[in-house]
Amino acid sequence: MTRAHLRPLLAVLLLATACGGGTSSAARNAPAPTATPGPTEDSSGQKVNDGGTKDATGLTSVDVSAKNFVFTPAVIIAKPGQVLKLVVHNTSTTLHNVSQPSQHVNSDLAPGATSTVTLTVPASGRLVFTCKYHASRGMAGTVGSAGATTQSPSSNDGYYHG
Ligand SMILES: [Cu+2]
Repeated sequence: MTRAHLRPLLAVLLLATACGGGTSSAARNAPAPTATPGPTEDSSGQKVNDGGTKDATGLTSVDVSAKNFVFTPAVIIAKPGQVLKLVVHNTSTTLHNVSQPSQHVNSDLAPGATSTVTLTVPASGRLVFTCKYHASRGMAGTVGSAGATTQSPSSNDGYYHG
């Protein structure tokens, strides 16, 4: 008696599971997950390969590596107006570059070379720097305050000194 009732129930459950995947795709246009690793697009439209995030608030310089078409870190958090030196090491065997045209930065990086460039963090938004040779492949990074990105704004806490 019990088995006779369980079988149809099981069949209904299987049917529901089988249908669950494909039926609602037209109705539900789910947005892409925000935590997906990989290239993101800056507001300027520049693709930025994922090289991680570094909080450089209060620092005068940050070490950045250039390798495999990725700047690491690629997202640098700093205060508006902060002057920050990027000490960029080309740890690859390919010629790279650091460019930020509005701040007149354009520095080639031979394989194994290190170049220091100075950027001033903008009052708002995020400053984009690129490798001019590989920008179209997403070799880029950004510098700006945490609030100018989708990063957690809590990293701003405690860093204001007037
Ligand atoms: Cu490059």
